[in-house]
Amino acid sequence: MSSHLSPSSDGSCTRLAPFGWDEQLARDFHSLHAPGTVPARVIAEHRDRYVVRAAAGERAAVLAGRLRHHASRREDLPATGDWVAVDEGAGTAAIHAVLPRRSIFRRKAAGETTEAQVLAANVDVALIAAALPGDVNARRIERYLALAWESGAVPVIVLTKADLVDDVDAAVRGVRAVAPGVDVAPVSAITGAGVDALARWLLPGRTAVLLGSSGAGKSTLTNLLAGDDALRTGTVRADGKGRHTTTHRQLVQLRSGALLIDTPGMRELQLWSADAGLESAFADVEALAARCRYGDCAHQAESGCAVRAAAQSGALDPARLESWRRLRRELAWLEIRQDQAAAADERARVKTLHRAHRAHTRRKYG
Ligand SMILES: Nc1nc2c(ncn2[C@@H]2O[C@H](COP(=O)(O)OP(=O)(O)O)[C@@H](O)[C@H]2O)c(=O)[nH]1
Ligand SMILES: [Mg+2]
Ligand SMILES: [Zn+2]
Repeated sequence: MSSHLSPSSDGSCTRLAPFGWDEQLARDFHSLHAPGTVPARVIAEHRDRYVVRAAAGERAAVLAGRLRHHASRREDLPATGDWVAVDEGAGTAAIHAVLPRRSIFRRKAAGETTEAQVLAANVDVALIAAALPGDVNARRIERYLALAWESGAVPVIVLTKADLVDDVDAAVRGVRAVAPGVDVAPVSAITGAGVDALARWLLPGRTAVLLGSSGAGKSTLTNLLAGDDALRTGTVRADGKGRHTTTHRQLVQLRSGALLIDTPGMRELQLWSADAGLESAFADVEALAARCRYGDCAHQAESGCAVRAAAQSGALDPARLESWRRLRRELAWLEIRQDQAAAADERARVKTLHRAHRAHTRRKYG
């Protein structure tokens, strides 16, 4: 790439603007003081290989050694949607740094580890997809909402395959009851019904992420909004090569000018840090809790508990109350494990330090 395409020049700004680049990002990039690099956005992530979009076009990318060795936490490594600094030139790019994130969508990594996994970065809108026939699960939606609110993105619930159910309105009402203050949009990718209503969230230069179970219709919807077969979907392909499911997170440009990150379905969706997210997702329950007689009410057996009173009168669905309790317990338990993991990290760091010191001493005096 020629040197006149410095990131502050009009060339880079106008060519990256369709991917969400703006003045604040340009300032952040300059503060990195990384000579010989240009800004790029991560548009796909496959284990340790990436595809990035720089002003000059798409390039395959890998982590620069320094970034790989110095990132102490997995969540500090680039994820789809991140803005990164890559070296100039053609061929496979090395990613040297990740720019500060405006929002970060993360869950606890699956399995025994106490680590966060970043699902998407720099997302403005989280579209939580659930297929109307059989996939609408209030408890799972609450969980997605807690993570979405925590991420800093605005959640919207997209109920897909509306063509396959008779009473769409009843389903929408049911979902609204567990999603206070959140828009619920029923759509069909087959008839196109409701798809135009998504336009108000899919604005030029803005980034949305589509989350939800495998088979919910996320890739089909993405293709419809992108206007071509940008992604492979679960339908059998015309060439007879069989069904495709999304295997990695990928950012595509929509006809509206918005960016959309499609994701594979996730079997587990465990919370990471989500205190504020949980408060937003359960704003109705939190409002009740604020009216309990005692400030430290555990909503168990205390007198004057507004939460239990609402559950008893039917004003609050007892299943929703139980869900709130369960998610709060999950967070409390996770916090203990996070503290233990942090303490173990610190012990490992001190041990390494001592080992290095002993080796140094032996070399010098031994
Ligand atoms: N009837 C109907 N089928 C749909 C709709 N959207 C997607 N599908 C089908 O649902 C299946 C899964 O779709 P896909 O987009 O791969 O789901 P993903 O796993 O969420 O990406 C495919 O067979 C699609 O053709 C819809 O709006 N209506
Ligand atoms: Mg898919
Ligand atoms: Zn109470």
